[in-house]
Amino acid sequence: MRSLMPEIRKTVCNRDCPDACSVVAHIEDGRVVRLGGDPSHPVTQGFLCWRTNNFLPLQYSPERLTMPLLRGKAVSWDEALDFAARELLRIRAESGPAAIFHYRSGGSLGALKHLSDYFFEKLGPVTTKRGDICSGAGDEAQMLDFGEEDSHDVFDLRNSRNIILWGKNPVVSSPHLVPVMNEARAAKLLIDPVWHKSARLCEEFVQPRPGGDFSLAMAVARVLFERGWTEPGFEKYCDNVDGFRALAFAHGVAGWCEDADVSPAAAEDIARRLHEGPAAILVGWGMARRVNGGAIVRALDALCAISGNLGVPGGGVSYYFKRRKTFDHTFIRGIAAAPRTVLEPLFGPEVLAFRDPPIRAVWITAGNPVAMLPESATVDRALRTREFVCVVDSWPTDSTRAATLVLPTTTLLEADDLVGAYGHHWVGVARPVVPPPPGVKSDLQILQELSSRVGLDGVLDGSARDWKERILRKDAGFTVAQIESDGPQRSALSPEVLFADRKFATKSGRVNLITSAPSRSQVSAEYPLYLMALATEKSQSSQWSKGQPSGPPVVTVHPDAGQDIPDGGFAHLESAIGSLPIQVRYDRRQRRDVALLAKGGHLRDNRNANLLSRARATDLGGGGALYDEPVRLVR
Ligand SMILES: Nc1nc2c(c(=O)[nH]1)N[C@H]1C(S)=C(S)[C@@H](COP(=O)(O)OP(=O)(O)OC[C@H]3O[C@@H](n4cnc5c(=O)[nH]c(N)nc54)[C@H](O)[C@@H]3O)O[C@H]1N2
Ligand SMILES: Nc1nc2c(c(=O)[nH]1)N[C@H]1C(S)=C(S)[C@@H](COP(=O)(O)OP(=O)(O)OC[C@H]3O[C@@H](n4cnc5c(=O)[nH]c(N)nc54)[C@H](O)[C@@H]3O)O[C@H]1N2
Ligand SMILES: [Mo]
Repeated sequence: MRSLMPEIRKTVCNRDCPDACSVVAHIEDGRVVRLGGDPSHPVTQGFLCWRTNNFLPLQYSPERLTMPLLRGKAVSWDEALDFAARELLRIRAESGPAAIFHYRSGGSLGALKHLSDYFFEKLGPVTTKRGDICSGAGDEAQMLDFGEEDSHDVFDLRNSRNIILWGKNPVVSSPHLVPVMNEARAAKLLIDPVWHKSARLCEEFVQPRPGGDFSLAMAVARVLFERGWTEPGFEKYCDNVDGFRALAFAHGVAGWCEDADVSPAAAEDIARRLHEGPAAILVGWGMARRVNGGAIVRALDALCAISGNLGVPGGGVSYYFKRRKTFDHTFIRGIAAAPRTVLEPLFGPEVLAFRDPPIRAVWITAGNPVAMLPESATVDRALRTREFVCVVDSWPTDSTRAATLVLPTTTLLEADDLVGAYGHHWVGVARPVVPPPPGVKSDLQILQELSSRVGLDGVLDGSARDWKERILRKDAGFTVAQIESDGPQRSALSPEVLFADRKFATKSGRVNLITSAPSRSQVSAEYPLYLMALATEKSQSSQWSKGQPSGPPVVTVHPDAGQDIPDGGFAHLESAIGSLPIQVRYDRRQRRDVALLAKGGHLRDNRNANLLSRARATDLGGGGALYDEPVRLVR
């Protein structure tokens, strides 16, 4: 009998997003017909982002992979897994486990996805990645300065008198921060080289040169020192006070501001906000994807510390919410065990260059490195020239196209996992709201069925539920059963106010203030624009809910940067290593030295910005300097 009322099932979104929403799925006749946000989750507040509201066309896409593909031909799971096992064992026997490279990205943020790392550690240990294309620079910056990386509770913004969005676009990348921002009574300032919709959340907007934030921060520091606006006694909880002060005084306020391309009044205004306190600095993840990105975050850490905004309600320099804090992954040794590592932003060049042994096999899961890592063409060539490449995904991607073997896996609506967030402190469970289509296996199942074929019987035994129990820390403040019955719970391990005791996990127990200036990237007369391919509402990285827009990618520039190309006209965007056909759009609100497009365009369709970007790492943490490539428009 047909049910009249749609059934409602809940899960938690596992996508690479700060919000980790509680999702309500409406099911009719075994099919999901509608998705919405859970009103009972304090952060989700009953709504979803555009891309997940519109996920069903992807879930039910005719392109969905439902059979393993060996060199493009559908094969049975037995054939596929036998083949994979034979290749892995052969290459390990001939060249040692270092000849196998395991690459896992953030396609799903589920805690159980780490079992892939565990499997390959047991099989090898094999070559793994180091660094983090997304947040590596900022992560290491905060670990250096504070010895710990976490954030104030997201609702602590209610206590702020000032909020500074420093290089952050929540309207697009973290929409559940928007209501919290709107409720907060604080004065709000956005600092971003790009005009975007989040400017509307703020009364003031400062538009520095890309990468100019370090100089801007030094100007602010100098104003704080000169006015006596530093926190009395901050020397007690900070190291390198003299060194930091000398750094800030290396140039005058006007000189620093000239380098940042902002007016000295802007630096004074930021200093005043920090002095007035409590001021929360919300540091964007995007800002640090630059050659001086780590130093920029360190400079903001220092501003927060000397102005007395560290460890107070309404303050803090919040970058990353430590989403793995409640998980125990210590059974995986990771980089400590690996025979060698590939620096994530240098994936293409390093896979091609490594010798003794060369990389002969690559196993890719939850990632699309061909589209999303810089120097796409090199990543593509690196994969196509290996003997064995396996990609585990749910849809064809630029990376599956470069693979020998493709294994179909579950989507966010079929996931069975434990999920933390990097934009708040709630932890939830993902449970399948519908079963996967016949022929599709979960990542855990795939690894379990592979383990018996490579002599690792039993290593991954246990149901998804068992692994959730094993991975959730006993001191998390709740149990798996509790989240299952009551929905996502707030971690007991993250305080509302971080560093309230002003004790830090550094060697000295004090904040490690930065003491030297990095150099920033420069554009040239030949290539006068910084290429910035940024997140769009329409996609999750390379996953476009309703497909990519048609036609060449749209590049937005200031009219003065337009080379007399008419608005809407067709042209090429060129860097030192590549060229893309594009369509030009003008926007007077943008700086004259940026070229904006959407991240995640596919290489095959000639929409991929990373085709133009050279593989370059950030100053700290092995991040990707993704927004520093100089480009030009050509008619
Ligand atoms: N809709 C959608 N949401 C997403 C994603 C997506 O693809 N689509 N991606 C997800 C992912 S992977 C992540 S990591 C998160 C965060 O995603 P991110 O894209 O990192 O988002 P933001 O932290 O908002 O940072 C982007 C902002 O940094 C600014 N920026 C860049 N360079 C500079 C600079 O030199 N100075 C300053 N001041 N600002 C700069 C950009 O102009 C932009 O406004 O969002 C997630 N959310
Ligand atoms: N030019 C430029 N490049 C960028 C960025 C930028 O702003 N500009 N952003 C960078 C950032 S912040 C990030 S985080 C990276 C993101 O880079 P990636 O993590 O490579 O991003 P996606 O393209 O979303 O690839 C994730 C893949 O995982 C698959 N997937 C989803 N769920 C599962 C699952 O449960 N199991 C498995 N096995 N697969 C699954 C998806 O279908 C998708 O193909 O890109 C970086 N690259
Ligand atoms: Mo990211």
